[in-house]
This record gives sequence, C-alpha cells and structure tokens, in this order.
Amino acid sequence: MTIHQTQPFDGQKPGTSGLRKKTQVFMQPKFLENFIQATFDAIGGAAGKTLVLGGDGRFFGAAAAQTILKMAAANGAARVIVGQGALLSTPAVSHMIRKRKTDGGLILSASHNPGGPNGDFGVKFNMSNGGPAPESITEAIYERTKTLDSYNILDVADVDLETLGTSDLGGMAVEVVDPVADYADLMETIFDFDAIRAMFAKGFRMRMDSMHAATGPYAVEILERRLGAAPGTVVHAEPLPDFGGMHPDPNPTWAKELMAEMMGPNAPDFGAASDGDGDRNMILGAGVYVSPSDSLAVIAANATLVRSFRDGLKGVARSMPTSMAADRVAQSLGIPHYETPTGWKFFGNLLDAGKCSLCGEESFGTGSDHVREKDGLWAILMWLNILAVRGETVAEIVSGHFRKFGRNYYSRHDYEALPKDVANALLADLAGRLDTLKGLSVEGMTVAGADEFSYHDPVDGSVSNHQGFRILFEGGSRIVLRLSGTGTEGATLRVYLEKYVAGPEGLERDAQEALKPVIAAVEKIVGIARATGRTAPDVIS
Ligand code: VG1
Ligand code: CO
Repeated sequence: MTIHQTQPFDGQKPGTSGLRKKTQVFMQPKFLENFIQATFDAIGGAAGKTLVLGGDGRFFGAAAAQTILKMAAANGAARVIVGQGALLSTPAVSHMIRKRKTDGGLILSASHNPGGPNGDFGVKFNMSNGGPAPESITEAIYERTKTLDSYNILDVADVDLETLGTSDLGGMAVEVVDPVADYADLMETIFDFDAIRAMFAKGFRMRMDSMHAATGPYAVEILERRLGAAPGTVVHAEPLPDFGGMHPDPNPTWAKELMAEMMGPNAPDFGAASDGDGDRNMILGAGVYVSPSDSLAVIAANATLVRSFRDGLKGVARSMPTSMAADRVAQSLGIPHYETPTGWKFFGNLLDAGKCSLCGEESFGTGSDHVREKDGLWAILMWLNILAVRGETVAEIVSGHFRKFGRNYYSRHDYEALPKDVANALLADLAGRLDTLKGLSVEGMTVAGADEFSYHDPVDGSVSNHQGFRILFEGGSRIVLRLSGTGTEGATLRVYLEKYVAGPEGLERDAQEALKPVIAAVEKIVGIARATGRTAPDVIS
C-alpha cells in the first residue's frame, strides 16, 4: 500500500446529486483520489466493507473505476462488486446494493450533463439502503475534503473489468458482474411481462431513445429480448464515452430526434427516453408529450393495475417544485402525500419507513420502493403495463386523467450559466420582498402567500432550509424559483410555473400558452430580464 501526501481542493462539496465538475477538473492529479478518500473516511473507513461500483460509461469513468478499486483495496475493503466494463445504471447500482446487502456503492456519472473531455464528470455515494447519501453524510464528506492530507492507494496494474468473475486485488475481492441481468430480473417480478409481450405481439410500436448512455443494454434486453418489441425499437443503444455527441437529457429540447418522430405523421404508439445514468425518463405518445409531473399523477392513479401495487399505494411523495397534480390523486385515493426538497436523497427516509411507495420529480424522475433511486426504465415499464391493461392510447389516458382530476399546466424555464453574483442578487432581492407579496394583484391573479421552503423530515426530524422560493396564487397557480445544485458552470436559475384548471373547459391547451399569465407574473414580481438581461430561458421543459 502506498500513502500519498495531498492537499485539499476547494469546492468538493456534493450538490443535489453527488460531486459534479467539469471532466478536466476531475482529471487533475489527486482530485478524484481526495474525494474518494474523504468519502471512505466520512463513512467510518472502507475496512471490511463491501461496495458496489459502476457508472454510465462516460469519458474518464473506466480510469476512475481503476483508481477507486485500488483505493478501496488499500483502505482494506473486503469486496467490490463492479459492473462489467465499469457500467451500471444508477437504478441498477441501487438494486445491487440492496440485493447483495452491501455497505453502499459508488456511481460514476454526471447524470444528464454532457460527457467527454469537455463535458462533465461526477461521483455519488449511495448508502446501504441503496439510496443517495443524506445531507448529514455529504456534509461529513465535504468537511473531510477540507482537511485531508493523504490518501491510500495500491501501486498495481489495472484490474480486468471485462471478464466476468472474481479476482484478488491486494486481499480485496473484485467481482465483475453482468450489469443487466439482476436488474432485468427485478423488473420481471414487478410487471406483468406476459401482458406487455401480448401487446407488442399485436403490433404495438414503441421507440426508445437511450441517447448512447447507460440504459441501452438494459433497454435492448428488457424491451426487445424479454418483451418482444421489434428489433431496432431501442435507438442510440450503445453506451459511448461522449454519448455520441448527444446531450443525454431526456426532455423535448435535447431528445429532438425522438420528439420529431413522436410528433410526426408515422409516430409509434409510445416513445420514451432516458438520461446518462438511466434514472430519468421522458414519456410520449403518438402526438403527445406527457409532462413528468402528469406522468407521476397518471402512474399514481393507475398503479393498482400493476401487479406490485395491486393492494394500493402507501403514499405518494413529490419534490416541492413538482406540480401538485399527484396530490389530487392521493387525496382522491385517501392516501398520504408528501412534499420534499429537490433531489432523490430526500425520498429515502419516507420509502424506508414505508410511508410512501411512489415518488417523483418534475425533472423527469419517477420511481418507487423497489429501489432507492429514481428509475427511468421502471417508469417506462409502468406506462407499458398500464397501456397493456387499459388498451387505450397515451393520449386517451392523459385526457381522461385531466377530465377526472383537472389539469395542472406546468413548465420549467431554465436560465443557464448566469454569473453567480447576478443570480444570488436576484434571489436575495426576492427574499427581501417575500413578506410584502401577499395580496398583490398581478395578471388577474392574487398572491395568496410567499415563502422559502424548509423541509422537516417526518422520519428522522432533520431540517433542510433554503430549498427554494414559492409564490402561491389564489386558485392554485404557483411560481417556484431555485438555483440548480448540479450545474458546473456559473449559476442555473430554475423557474417552475404552474396553473390549475379544473375543467371541463380549457383542458387541452398548449402549456406555454396556458401559462402566459404566470410567466408574465414572474417578470413583474421577480424581474429576471431586468436583473440578468436575459429575455428568454435557455431550456423549456
Ligand atoms: C436536478 C433536478 C433534480 C434532480 C437532480 C439529479 O437538480 O432538478 O430534480 O434530482 O438534478 O438528477 P438541480 O439541483 O440541478 O435542480 V440526475 O438525473 O442527477 O440524476
Ligand atoms: Co440521472
């Protein structure tokens, strides 16, 4: 074992989902090593522990996996279970941790951020429940990065990660596993594969865009091999280090090809995409885009059609900026609903305590208690299973949902790479005026209240402050503003817009159109153009 002297790096503070930086920052000598050693130290050392290791196949992932294996061995870990070729989707890591009852796992991914030498890289630590480390642990990691003066690593040749099986690395077992099999088996226990297979056999057509990221091999195995979808259903199926130049963020802006096909004349019945590490999903029908918040609500309303939820849901949780559509379903089902801060780590306690079985975020994240991460393919299979049982189109199911529950028109506007001081000043100014907004009349709406969201975890009592600003209007419209915790360049301002329409009239409008008064209210109350000089968002989802 070699002990290397080192010095702390600034800025190794994990954000919404692990530590995310420009790839070049991560590739600096000792940067990754420091963060990994700090992580091991923060969890009480790696000695005797069993960990899972994998990632989304992006540039630098394979090299990073070698470094981490050598460091785990030097720190006395007992075993590391690693996906073949260092590949494992985020939900597959979560499942592997739980199935093999390991002490945790490391995920090498910057999720939906672009990859490659000029893109982003990231590392995330997950706990023994399979979920992202809670704030108490990420804080401890960050504190440790500030004082670290050495790390341990074996000075040995690289491990063969292509051949399945177990080998020895300085007394630590390295077990290379098929990244897909266990996850695909889990999906078979949850869904009615026979019903979905029968639907495909009758000519149901689907397009799945894996965007040259982690889900390709999983989607081919599950959709084409096990469910009999036509060969070629999955496109961009091969994980590539630079995602083939694609930006693996499954939204209408970045999944352009899929959008064009689904909105075009010969659209398949169903379309879906997922992100870099496979935890996000986008759902489309022929000619229809299902917003993630609506997808969560539709899944909640139809969950009992799916075998694993036959006996009903325990509860539904959504992140605060996610639309309130799922709450309406929970109310009508008579089950609890929860509102958490942005980021999947906040769902872990609720799931572990059995308080909810379904969770979702407006950022294309949906999942359940089968793992402790959001799960793109799970959400896609949920839709397929519901479609197979109901025998209706996506458009019919969504319209029917709106007629029953009303519609929460919803959109997110992102302003990317703003100067940090400009973004901070804008929000500080709003924070200073929050108390004065109540009763304000703007664009024909009246402000019912405004606050900064704090979360009180009902399971462990922990409190998370400063989780975003909310401006609520009478009648259920809402504006939420917060800064991204996953960006790697300047500050990204996220503006979440919502307007409730009870129906029966006005349920089938274009979302941007329907939200016009809310969008105009943002400008009047917050003044983004005034403060930043930006007159339009960079990404609309
Ligand atoms: C974004 C999303 C958030 C999501 C997070 C991680 O965070 O808004 O909902 O949980 O990304 O997603 P932020 O702080 O940039 O808004 V990903 O697919 O890392 O796994
Ligand atoms: Co992701």
